[in-house]
Amino acid sequence: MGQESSEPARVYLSLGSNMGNRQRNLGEAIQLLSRSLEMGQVSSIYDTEPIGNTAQPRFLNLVCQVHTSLSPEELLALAKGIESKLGRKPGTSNAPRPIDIDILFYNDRVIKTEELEIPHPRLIERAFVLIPLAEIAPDLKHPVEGKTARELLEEVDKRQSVLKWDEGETNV
Ligand code: PH2
Ligand code: MG
Ligand code: MG
Repeated sequence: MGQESSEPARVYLSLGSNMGNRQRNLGEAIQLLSRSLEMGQVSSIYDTEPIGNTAQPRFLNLVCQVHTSLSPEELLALAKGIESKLGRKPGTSNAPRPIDIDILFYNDRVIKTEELEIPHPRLIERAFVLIPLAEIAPDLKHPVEGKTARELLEEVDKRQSVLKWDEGETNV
């Protein structure tokens, strides 16, 4: 544990969009990520109530698993590059944006720097992350909390509205 290996890292990402054609934005982000990473499981899409700044449109969210030999810092740079390619303006962490790509887990690494915190510090309180995460990786263990995605989901505030998205929806 904690040792670098030559195996690609197993990483979980959270994607969210609440601006423009949300479903297309998610699809384009997955396509762009797939050019640089080995894309694994992708969860269903969920239509979710905004958490934090509640005065903004609802999000579409999903979680995906990827395998990569990029370092966490390189992966963050890739995510930021894709966010800006899809039209995200800097400094919009509390405002609507076409796409947000957050690193949830990078193997069982624990990282805390100015730029990057892994595991993502707010994932344990977010149903919009835990519901799609538990869908694709119910037994994945949080390296700090010591609980699985399924266990974390059991404990999260269930008042947050997270609805399975019908991919045939026309109201994107
Ligand atoms: N992202 C946030 C803050 N609030 N709420 C939902 N439902 N989905 C998000 O992706 C989201 C949010 C900060 O990145
Ligand atoms: Mg985010
Ligand atoms: Mg982000």
